[in-house]
Amino acid sequence: MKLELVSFAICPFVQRAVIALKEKQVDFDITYIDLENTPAWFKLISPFGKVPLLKVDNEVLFESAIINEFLDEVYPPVLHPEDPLERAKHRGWIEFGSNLLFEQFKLVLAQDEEAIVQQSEVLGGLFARLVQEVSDGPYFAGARFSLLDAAYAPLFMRYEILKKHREELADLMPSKLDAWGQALLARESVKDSVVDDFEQRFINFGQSKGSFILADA
Ligand SMILES: N[C@@H](CCC(=O)N[C@@H](CS)C(=O)NCC(=O)O)C(=O)O
Repeated sequence: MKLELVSFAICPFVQRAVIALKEKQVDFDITYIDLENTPAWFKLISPFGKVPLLKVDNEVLFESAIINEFLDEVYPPVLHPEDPLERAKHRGWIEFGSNLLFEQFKLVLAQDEEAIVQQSEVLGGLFARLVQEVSDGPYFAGARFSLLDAAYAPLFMRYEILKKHREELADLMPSKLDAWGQALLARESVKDSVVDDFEQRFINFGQSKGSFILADA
């Protein structure tokens, strides 16, 4: 099978698929597009107008969670839990992670101090709920890295950057979540999952949107 991932360089949802592909050591091509000026071919094949897309020979898959489940069914090692109940629970918490990514994005886009404080509270509430589910580590469910871990790593990578610009964010994240994040960020598949100048691109993007947190960067 020939695989081509259609990406936007700082998209956390694309990054999930890159991590899964790297974990499985599968060869793939990657095509970057500008989401503010999408090419005509992309509009034709992306049902929601969103990345990631995974082109598999002449077929197109969309939605990061679906793409990663496909990869997990086709390429070893299996990353989802084998037990159906555990697998279903992981799917639910991956969805929770998608919601967290959107809430984190709102924090990046916050335009003033009041909006930052308000959005930090939202994130703090979600962290407090999530931490109840996390194992004693190093990963979400213990010793084994899972598809769920691949889904959360992009969140922690962006949070590290945001923390550099707003110290209070460090206190918002429970230490158990932070330890999980550090374990994910130390993993080779995660370190290799973004472009070399990712941090600067993330900052540039935030600044172009009037981000208050990243304004001083
Ligand atoms: N639920 C989707 C979310 C993907 C998503 O929101 N991608 C963003 C970039 S990070 C996008 O393509 N946005 C373009 C748009 O909304 O027009 C998934 O998990 O793949």
